Amino acid sequence: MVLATPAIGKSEKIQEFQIPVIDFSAERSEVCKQITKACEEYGFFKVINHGIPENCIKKLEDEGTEFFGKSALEKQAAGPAKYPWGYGSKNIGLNGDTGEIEYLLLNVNPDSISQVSQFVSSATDPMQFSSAVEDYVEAVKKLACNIAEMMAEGLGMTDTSVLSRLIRAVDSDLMFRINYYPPHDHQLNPNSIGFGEHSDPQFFTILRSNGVSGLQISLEDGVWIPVTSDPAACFVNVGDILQVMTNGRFKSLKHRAVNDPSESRMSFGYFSGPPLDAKITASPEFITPDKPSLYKPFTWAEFKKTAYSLRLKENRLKFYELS
Ligand code: GA4
Repeated sequence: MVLATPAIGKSEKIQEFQIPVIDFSAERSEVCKQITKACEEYGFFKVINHGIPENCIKKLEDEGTEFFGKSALEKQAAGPAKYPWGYGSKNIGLNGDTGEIEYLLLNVNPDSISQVSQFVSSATDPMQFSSAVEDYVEAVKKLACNIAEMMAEGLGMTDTSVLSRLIRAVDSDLMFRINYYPPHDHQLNPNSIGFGEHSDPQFFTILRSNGVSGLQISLEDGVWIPVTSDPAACFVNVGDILQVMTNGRFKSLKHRAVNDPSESRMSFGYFSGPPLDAKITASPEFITPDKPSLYKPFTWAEFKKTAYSLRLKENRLKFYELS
């Protein structure tokens, strides 16, 4: 069992918090409303009946289990030929963040996936891993585009494809990550954590994990809410640039991952980013005389560069705030 940091002086919002669970098989307009409400209140929701085929998840989970079970030397062969793609252990980013974690970070395009795959797959079928990743990312991308359209619909935007177009573009910056958290007792060593506190820089992230819990979210500084794992579901968290695009209506979510003391956790994270040259700015619908634009415009390339030059925990958006 994973225990969160004791929540002292919790606000009403936290005391009453229950993860919004959204059933994607329900009526579309209802789903759109629920997504919008969850993103406005928490920047977080759980999706059931998400449509990613079970066999697709199982195939990739088997591949991940096989890979992370290999010797350190074998895994290191899949290490980043070109930062940040490939296998990593303990080090997160380039600025000294570390965690009790191993991972495979992939750029979602067939060439990049197959490049890493040759070091990851078993000798018998070198393309086994890439085919498992490609099937999963194809299904999760469909889900991401659907979520993006429903977000825009729920927000009442005139152009409901404005977000999904940026994710669907041929040159969109999509990343996929398999995180493996070995058993580790966080209670015995509170300074060591799986993946430290951060928000994701992209529009939003779709996370799916095995049956071991470890994700914690923060709706208030210093208060961590543990999220019970559900391997049949996906979790969605809002990222920084969706907060900018909605002029603060959707909240970018701070989260972290804590290892389980006795079981290993494996999660798949799909990060939806736009093309590097996409201009990120508040959509006109969200700017009113009462609520002028909160952030100055920037390109995704600029923001990504800023995010990647800072520590994990840092608030990158403060550099773009308009006073
Ligand atoms: C968080 C979301 C994704 O996992 C990621 C991470 C990236 C990395 O692991 O290299 C970053 C982190 C993430 C944000 C700040 C920078 C960059 C580590 C880090 C210290 C792949 C991403 O896009 O941003």
